[in-house]
Amino acid sequence: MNTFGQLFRVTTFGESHGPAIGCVIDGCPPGLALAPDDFVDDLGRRATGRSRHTSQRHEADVVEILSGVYEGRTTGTPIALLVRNTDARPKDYESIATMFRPGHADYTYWQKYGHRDPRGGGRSSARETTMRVAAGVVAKRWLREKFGVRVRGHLAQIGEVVPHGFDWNAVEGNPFFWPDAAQVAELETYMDALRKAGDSVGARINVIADGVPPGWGEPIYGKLDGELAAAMMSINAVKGVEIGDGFAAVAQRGTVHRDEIRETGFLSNHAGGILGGISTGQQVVVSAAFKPTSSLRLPARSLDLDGHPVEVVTTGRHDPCVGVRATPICEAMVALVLMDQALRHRAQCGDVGDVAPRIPAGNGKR
Ligand code: EPS
Repeated sequence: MNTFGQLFRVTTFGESHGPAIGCVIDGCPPGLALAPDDFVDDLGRRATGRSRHTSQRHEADVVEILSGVYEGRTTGTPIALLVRNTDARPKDYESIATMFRPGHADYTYWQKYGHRDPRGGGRSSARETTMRVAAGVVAKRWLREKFGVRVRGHLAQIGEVVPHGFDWNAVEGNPFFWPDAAQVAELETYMDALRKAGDSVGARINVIADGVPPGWGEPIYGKLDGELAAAMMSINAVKGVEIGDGFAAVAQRGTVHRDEIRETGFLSNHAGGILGGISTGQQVVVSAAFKPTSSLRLPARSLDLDGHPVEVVTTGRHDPCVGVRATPICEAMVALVLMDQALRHRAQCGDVGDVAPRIPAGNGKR
């Protein structure tokens, strides 16, 4: 399955070391301004090689718009976007083409298809996330223009390090999307030591959507939180998702968790802006856990295609922590879900209009 969404549908294609990667967006409303330059910012935020803390593969990541846009505006027909691979190095994979990297999708792709493209992990490579971010640019713009919705994320944990303070203004000012500028030097040292050791580490990304009106999300099988969870889980290396307080809710009392309501608005946001699978009008809060990357130069025990024991050593240009550049990917997936749900809400309930009372978002803001 390479297609995501129902009314705003995104299909991605391509392999990490093929000639190009791309996507087709079907169902985008007409009239939205769109130009190749609009992709530069978010694709750059996600790209490899922009700091020493990510893979040193230097891709141009230039988006070509092949269809669906005329005179700078979407026409309502499929939008095809293409990004040519410019810095693939398949040689890095020659020595491990016949083995399974422990902790990688090498083995499961092999079991499923019986044939695989080992160059850069082929389709299982994080390179695919480029096109999610590209599609997310379209969704973010539409959400912003139509509803004033703003989707933004930040790194919320790397290994055992958590932010001490929080400032949105700090997030875009460092290569980690870290919300406390005072800790950036510490993170640089942490990542340098990790890279030198040849190991990798996990991370947590938080995404917050402001301005989502109440009513988005479909009971029972199209719940907003359900689709957000599936969207986040579809990102390479994601092993856990939380909405609002998530797993912390296990230890909470109902008197704490319920978000009480006054005329001034909700008094807290433990629910993460979603009740019964439908948005409340508060911030939508999503968190994703990324596992440590499995492509390591430190030797690991595994088997080859003949089932013989081997030692796997992965050389090449790998991320010691994929979470470092995952913030725009998580934002994109949240935006794709929100746009799809907004269109579905408009299709079924567009005539309902504003329903009183409309409770202000209130407290519990991040
Ligand atoms: C990746 C391994 C590296 C990264 C790649 C993701 O690729 P390669 O070994 O082919 O150079 O550079 O990320 C990207 C190219 C990208 O654009 O995100 C992996 O194993 O997932």
